[in-house]
Amino acid sequence: MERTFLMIKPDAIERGLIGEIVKRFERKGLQLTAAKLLQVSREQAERHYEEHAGKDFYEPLVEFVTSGPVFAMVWQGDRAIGLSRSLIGKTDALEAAPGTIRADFAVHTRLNLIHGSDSPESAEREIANFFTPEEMVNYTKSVQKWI
Ligand code: RTP
Ligand code: MG
Repeated sequence: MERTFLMIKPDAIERGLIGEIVKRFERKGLQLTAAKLLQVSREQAERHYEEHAGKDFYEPLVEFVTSGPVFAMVWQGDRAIGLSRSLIGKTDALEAAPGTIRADFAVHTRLNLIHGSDSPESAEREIANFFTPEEMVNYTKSVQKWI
């Protein structure tokens, strides 16, 4: 069982795509563990994207994710990290496979609608940057045995 941190970015909120995006993880069979709408602070955005500090797209990226609310979520399930990234698609919408979120709804590279953790270590760090342990909801869905 893995946990991943997913964050619907301000462009998707502005375009009214929260439901469309959440639906895809729900029907895949992942289980929602925590979720909230929030305005990301500059410090929180810098922590979240610390691996990209110094790159040319870093400053516009931090400005973008702090430009409006995001919808932060934790999802769990077998192979949740890899499966989520496969539903999201490649960073650049032009390279994302048809049927993925970025291919279906994004046009550019920065404005690419959603973030997904890329490893168990990143997931743990990113979840801690957005959620307290008390915000994780533990429950069992009987349907999980069929997934
Ligand atoms: P994410 O972290 O948001 O899930 O996206 P990712 O793994 O597919 O891409 P990553 O390389 O981690 O980049 C983080 C975010 O930075 C923006 N970006 N802009 N060349 C560019 O202009 C550029 N490259 C990356 C995107 O918003 C990307 O999701
Ligand atoms: Mg990344």
